[in-house]
Amino acid sequence: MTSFSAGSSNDSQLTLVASDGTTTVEFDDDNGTFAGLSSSIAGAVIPTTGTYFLRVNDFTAGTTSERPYELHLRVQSGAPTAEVEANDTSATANPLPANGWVSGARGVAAATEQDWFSLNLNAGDTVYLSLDLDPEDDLVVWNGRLGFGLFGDASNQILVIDDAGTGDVAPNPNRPSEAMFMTVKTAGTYFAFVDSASAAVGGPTATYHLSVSVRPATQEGVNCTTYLSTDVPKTIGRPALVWCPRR
Ligand SMILES: [Ca+2]
Ligand SMILES: [Ca+2]
Ligand SMILES: [Ca+2]
Ligand SMILES: [Ca+2]
Repeated sequence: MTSFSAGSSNDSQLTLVASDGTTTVEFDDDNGTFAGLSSSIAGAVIPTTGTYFLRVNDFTAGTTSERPYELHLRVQSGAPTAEVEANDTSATANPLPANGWVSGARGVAAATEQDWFSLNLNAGDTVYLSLDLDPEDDLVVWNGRLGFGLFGDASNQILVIDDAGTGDVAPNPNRPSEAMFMTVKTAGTYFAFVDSASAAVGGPTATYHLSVSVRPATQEGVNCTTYLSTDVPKTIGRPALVWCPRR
């Protein structure tokens, strides 16, 4: 996220570097959003256990800078939860699982094939949405679009972002992704949204993984959602689960 850079540039580059400190696992130049030349990597698979590195640099070495920028990272383990069609409207949205990680496809080329996912947020929560448009890493790609909503006086407006995904260069020439960030003003049910800007785009290979992370308004140090009790306080006996430990 470089759009608020007061330095001379918002044209970042982002590299995931392997444990040897030199091997590139994945590189991206311009898949980010808000500032069109910002960077996004989604769904990079960690091959072996170890210490990995994220490198942020400016496109033009030594002469321009991003000051400041935000770097959002989410590490997911296991497998995403598959979407369940039909989820083509906010009214039929799939609830996001607790880890915010889902897999899906724009299964047919039709404007009505939209995928909606719901989540509950508290006032001041920030979401980070990361959309991997080639989860198989087979370079069979498609131009997906990512949205978040709903907003507006009638709560019917969705904000979409749609990077062209055409600016990728070696060594990862064609792994498009989308990234989006939003802080919500009011508590409520919100929606993550995946489709394509073109009704002609879609089919069995138009697959994606979507990871939605919640940064609570009160920083907990980890990804989580704070659920406020509407009941009277209860005594916790022997806790079986601990949510969001504070440091
Ligand atoms: Ca860039
Ligand atoms: Ca779908
Ligand atoms: Ca759908
Ligand atoms: Ca796109």
